[in-house]
This record gives sequence, C-alpha cells and structure tokens, in this order.
Amino acid sequence: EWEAVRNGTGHTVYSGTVDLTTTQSGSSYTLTDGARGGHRTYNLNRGTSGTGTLFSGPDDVWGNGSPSNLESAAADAHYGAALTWDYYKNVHGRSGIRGDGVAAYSRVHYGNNYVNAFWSDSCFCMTYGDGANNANPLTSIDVAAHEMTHGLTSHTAGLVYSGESGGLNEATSDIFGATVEFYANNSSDVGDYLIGEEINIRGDGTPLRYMDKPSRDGSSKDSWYSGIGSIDVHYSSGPANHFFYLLSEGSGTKTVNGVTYDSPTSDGLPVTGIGRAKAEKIWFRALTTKFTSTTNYAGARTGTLAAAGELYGTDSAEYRAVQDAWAGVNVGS
Ligand code: ASN
Ligand code: ZN
Ligand code: CA
Repeated sequence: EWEAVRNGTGHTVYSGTVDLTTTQSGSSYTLTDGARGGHRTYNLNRGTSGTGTLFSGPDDVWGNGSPSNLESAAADAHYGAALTWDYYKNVHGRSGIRGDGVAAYSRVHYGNNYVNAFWSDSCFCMTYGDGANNANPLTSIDVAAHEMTHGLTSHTAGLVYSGESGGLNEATSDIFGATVEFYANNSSDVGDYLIGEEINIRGDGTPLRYMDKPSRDGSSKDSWYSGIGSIDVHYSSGPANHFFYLLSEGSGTKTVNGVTYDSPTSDGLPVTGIGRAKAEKIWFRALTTKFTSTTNYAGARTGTLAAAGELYGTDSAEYRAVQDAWAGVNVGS
C-alpha cells in the first residue's frame, strides 16, 4: 500500500493549534513523522506496557485542545518530539538522539492518574502520564524535550543517574527542555527558564523547577556544596541549571518574554550573560565531547571551559563568563 508524508493539524492541550507531520496510508492517517526519522506517537489508553495502538484516523486533524479527547495530548507529544528533533538538527547539527537519523517513539496515556513522564533506554521511547485526575497530561514542550534529552545524554556522555553526575544528567534535560521551548517560539507556550509551568504538577499552578534560582521550588540547591551528590538528582541539578541561567542572562533581575527572574550568585559577584545561543552551544559541546559517565561538578566546569575555549578562545569574554558563572554557583574559583 502507498504512503505519503502529510501536513496535519494538531489541537494541543498546551501549545494551541500546530502543524504536525503525519503519514497517509490509503484512506487513513497516522501520527508517523516521515520527515523526522519516522517518529510515531502511540496510545497506551491507560495501560502500562507495550506500545498500545498507533494513533490513526480518517482525517488529518488531531485532538480538540481538551485533555479528555485522547488525541489532544498525542498532538502535544508528536509536536514536542518534532520540535526537539528540529532543535538538535538545526541548532547543533545532530540527526536524532544517536546521530543516525532514526527517531525514538512516544507513548501517551500511560496508567491512570499517573503524574510523571519518563525516558527509557530499553524501548528507546518517551512515555507520558495524564497527571492528577487524568486532567493534566505531562506533555508540554519543556517536559517532552526534557525526556527526549535523557535519550541524548544516555547515548553521549552517559552521565550515571546518581550522585553529582545524576544531577548533571537532570540539569542537561532541564537546560535543553528550556532551550527547545524558546526555539519553538510558540505563542501559547512562550520560552522561559521554568520547567513544567504548563502542567500544574503541584496543583497550584506553580512550575516544577526554576533555573534562575532553583531553591524557589523549596528543595533544589542554588549552589554546589560537598554532599550535594547525596540528594535527589532532581534537586542536585540546581547548581547546573543556575549556572546555565547565569551564563545566558547574567545575575540580578531581568525580564525575558514577560517573565521576571532574579538570579543571585553564591559569591555575591555579578555575572554578565553571553546569551542563550552561545550558552547552549557550550553545554552541548561539553555534553557530547567532554563529559563522561562519571563527570561531577568540578568536571563539568573543566568540560564547559574546554568547550568554550574551542568555540570562542580561552581569551574570550565567553570563556571568562563560564568561569564567573561557575564561581557564582560555588564551583571552582
Ligand atoms: N520525569 C522524571 C525525569 O525525567 C522521571 C524520573 O525521575 N526518572 O527525571
Ligand atoms: Zn529527568
Ligand atoms: Ca518552560
């Protein structure tokens, strides 16, 4: 049977109406992205194993914006995976998680009232729960990019998911979760240095994590200390998230896309930001060519300095900003 790449329409839960790349096979359409390594989005329909069923239908319109329509979260997941693919390809020159042009796949509607999303190496796939009361699927752009980035980290540095390397692994997913959201330039979900601000995971509308001052969440650390490797990796990520914010935007108060941040430094010295476009290049180069499975905070400093030196020179403002931003989170001097 013949197949063709099509341009469908998604009515997402969090990102408004978006274009989706789909496939037409005879008289039916599926959420198969033939332009991005064949990424597919499957419906687990509250199951917790296997792939469920590939989303398919008689027209090329997906969801209605409400989470009660099972196609809506699928549209978010399909869109988030496409954005993340495009970001790595167009900004960093990498074709898919393994760099081989082959896509992962996505599964939505995992379990009942399941309040999490996750990456699995074993299936090479992203999985999304529907949140409390199945009313807030964990499928926003930043969460989708966060989960897909766990796949990238696994296939590059391989940062072990515990201790300081675990915090760096988590931070890498938050960093690129944020940069993909900026890259999307979606008016319904504007770019920010917050993670999970769309999904109401706490029930009071506040974000899951804050990169300007990670301690705003009540648990994450703003700066490195000996012993940070003993706390949950979603909290030991704080200093690296904070580093990335300082390197991009600088210390103090700043408003970006209508959100106001106030980023402190542990040494009280100011940091001048170099812009997100340079900061993301430095982190990606460090992740893919400097970090190893056991890289800790000291090693992340060394690795990002090496990356900045290669990209901009060791006598550059960018190199000095990397030094200053790490000093601002109590790493190195
Ligand atoms: N959503 C979580 C994460 O990506 C799942 C986990 O803790 N493994 O970090
Ligand atoms: Zn994670
Ligand atoms: Ca966000």
